[in-house]
Amino acid sequence: MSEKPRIAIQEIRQGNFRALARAISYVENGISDLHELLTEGAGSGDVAWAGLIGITGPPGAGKSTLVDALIGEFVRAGEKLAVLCVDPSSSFHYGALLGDRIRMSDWYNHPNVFIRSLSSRGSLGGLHPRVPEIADLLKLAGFDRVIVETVGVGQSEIEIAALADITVVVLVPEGGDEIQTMKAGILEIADIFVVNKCDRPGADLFARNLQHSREHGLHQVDPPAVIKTNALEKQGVAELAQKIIELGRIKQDPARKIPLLAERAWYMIRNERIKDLDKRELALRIGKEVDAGTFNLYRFVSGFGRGTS
Ligand SMILES: Nc1nc2c(ncn2[C@@H]2O[C@H](COP(=O)(O)OP(=O)(O)OP(=O)(O)O)[C@@H](O)[C@H]2O)c(=O)[nH]1
Ligand SMILES: [Mg+2]
Repeated sequence: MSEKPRIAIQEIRQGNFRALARAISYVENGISDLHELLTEGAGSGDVAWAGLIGITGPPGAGKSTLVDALIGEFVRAGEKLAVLCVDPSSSFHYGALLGDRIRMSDWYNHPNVFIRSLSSRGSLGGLHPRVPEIADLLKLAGFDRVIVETVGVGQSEIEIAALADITVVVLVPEGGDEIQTMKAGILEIADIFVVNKCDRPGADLFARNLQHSREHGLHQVDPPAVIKTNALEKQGVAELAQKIIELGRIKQDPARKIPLLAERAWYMIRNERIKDLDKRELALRIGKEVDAGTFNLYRFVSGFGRGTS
C-alpha cells in the first residue's frame, strides 16, 4: 500500500502557499487527512479561536464583492486572511468559472491573503464535507480568519451557518420576498444581516423591516446586527469588519463555543459514518435481493447497519 502524502505543515506555517494549496487538495480529495496532525494538540481542540466566518446569501447579492472589500479591512488591521468559496451547484465547468472569478480578486497576489475555491463534491448539495478540516488546516497555517463564501442555495447555507463561528447573511433591497421564503434556521442562526447594494432604492425600508423582524423573531440571546453596505463603493464595510471583530471576541467564550463544537462534531461524525454509503451500490445489492425474491427493506437496512450485508 502506498503511503499517504505528507502534509508539509512546517512549510505551510512558513507561508508557503503552494504547499498549502497542495495540502488542501489532499484533504479535499480524501488522499490525506489531517487527523494525525490535528489530534496531536493545538488545532481543532483549540476552543479560543472564533475566526471561521460564513458568508451566505442569494446568488448575485454581492457576497464576493463584499468579501473583497472585507479582506481590505482585515489586511489593513494586520491580519492574515483565507477565503474559501464554495459553490454547491458547481459542475466541473461552473467550478472552473467560479475559480476564474475569484482570480479577479484584488487580493489574489497579496502575501497575507489566500483564496481558494472548493467543489462541493460528495456533499449531497451541501458544503464540501471537509470544510471544517480545511478551516482547521488554515488556522494551523496561521490565518487569523477564514472566510467561507457559499451561495445560499441547497443545504450549504444551513451547513455553514451551523459550523461557522460567525454567520453573515447578505441580502439586497429587493429581497423582501426572500425573507419570507428564507430557509428555516437561517434567520435564527445569522449573527449579522447585511443589506448590500444600499445604493439602490428601498434599502432603508428593507433594513428597518429586517431590524423589526429580528426583534420579534425567535432569536437567541443576541439579536443579529443589521448593517447596510455598498460593497462596490466599500461603504459600510468598515462597520461590518468591526462587528465581525467584536463578535469574534464574544464568541471565544468557551460556554458559547460548546454548542458550536457539538455541531462540528456532529457534522464530522455524520460524514465519517456515511462516507462509504453509495446509492448505486445499494441499488445493486437491492436489485439482487429483489431478483431473488428475498428483499425486505427493514431486514436489509438492519443487516447493513451491522455491516453484514
Ligand atoms: N449597485 C451595486 N452593485 C453591487 C454591489 N455589490 C456588488 N454589486 C454587483 O453585483 C454583482 C454580483 O456581485 P458578486 O459579488 O459577484 O455577487 P455574489 O453574491 O458573490 O454572486 P454569486 O457568488 O454568483 O452568488 C456584480 O456585478 C457586482 O459588481 C453594491 O453594493 N451595489
Ligand atoms: Mg460570489
